Amino acid sequence: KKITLIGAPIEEGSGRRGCAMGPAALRIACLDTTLADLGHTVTDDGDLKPLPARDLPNHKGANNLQIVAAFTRALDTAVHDVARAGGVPIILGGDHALAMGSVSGMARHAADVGRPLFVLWLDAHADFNSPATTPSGNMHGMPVAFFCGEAEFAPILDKDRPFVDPKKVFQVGIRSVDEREREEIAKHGVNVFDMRAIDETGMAHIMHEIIATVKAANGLLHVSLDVDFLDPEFAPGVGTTVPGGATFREAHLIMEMLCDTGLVSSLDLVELNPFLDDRGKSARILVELTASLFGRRILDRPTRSA
Ligand code: DIR
Ligand code: MN
Ligand code: MN
Ligand code: MN
Repeated sequence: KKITLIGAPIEEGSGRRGCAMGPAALRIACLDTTLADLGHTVTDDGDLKPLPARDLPNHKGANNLQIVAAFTRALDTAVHDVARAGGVPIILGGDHALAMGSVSGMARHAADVGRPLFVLWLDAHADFNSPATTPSGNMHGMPVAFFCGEAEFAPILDKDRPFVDPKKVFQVGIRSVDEREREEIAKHGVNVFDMRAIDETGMAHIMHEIIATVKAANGLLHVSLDVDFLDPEFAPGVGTTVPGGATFREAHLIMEMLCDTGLVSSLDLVELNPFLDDRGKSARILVELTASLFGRRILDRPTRSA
């Protein structure tokens, strides 16, 4: 595959400092050579450095709107350009607000090629708040609502851009949802597999179901991986840890099963906060998971069928 790394050192969506060091930590953990060793052609486009979008007003319910909007616009364009040229963009975050741009760019690409875009959202949180429902004002809690076309966001991107159908969003690992956010995800029909669902049916079952749906629709699949999806016992480098997360093997299983399908068009690695990490442990785990997604396997055998 032709893979392009795009650094998005945004931390203003998260309400605390540190995520801006995420792209550097992922590079130091050897993301590029790890993927190249698996046979891919890897280009590193460096870090985006957009200027704040001064055309937008300050917004009470959306902290740091100008810089979040600037990253959204820059990523929308950068990701779309890479996908149009036949490449697979990997966005090195940066907080999760960056998915407003990355997913919007992929939605544009999917519309260009006439295929539906599906999103696999691996996270402890649903990130479906809006300026009207947010308890914190932090925009990293809003990207899913944004790219699903919901909410009264200020004109960050053109309002007739393609949106993602909330019914084509699969959230896995969820275990922290705000009150009004819960109503929104139900109303919009987002597919949520919370930790209880994983406990009850197992990760393999859930992934078979998601993969079958994307395959049947000939869809593109964007994967958005928030570090707090993982259990903080082994991935502590994130500002919003929630106990009871996915295990090391559950996370790798997702990546290995997705790799076999060849459906993944793009990937976000987000919310890594190297300032809170334990000697680069979480950065290394993200690199290992990305390696599994792009072809590293334990043995040379296909996945068992359902
Ligand atoms: C909370 C926390 N739901 C909020 N969100 C996130 O502020 O909207 N933490 N995404 O990682
Ligand atoms: Mn998130
Ligand atoms: Mn999260
Ligand atoms: Mn709504």
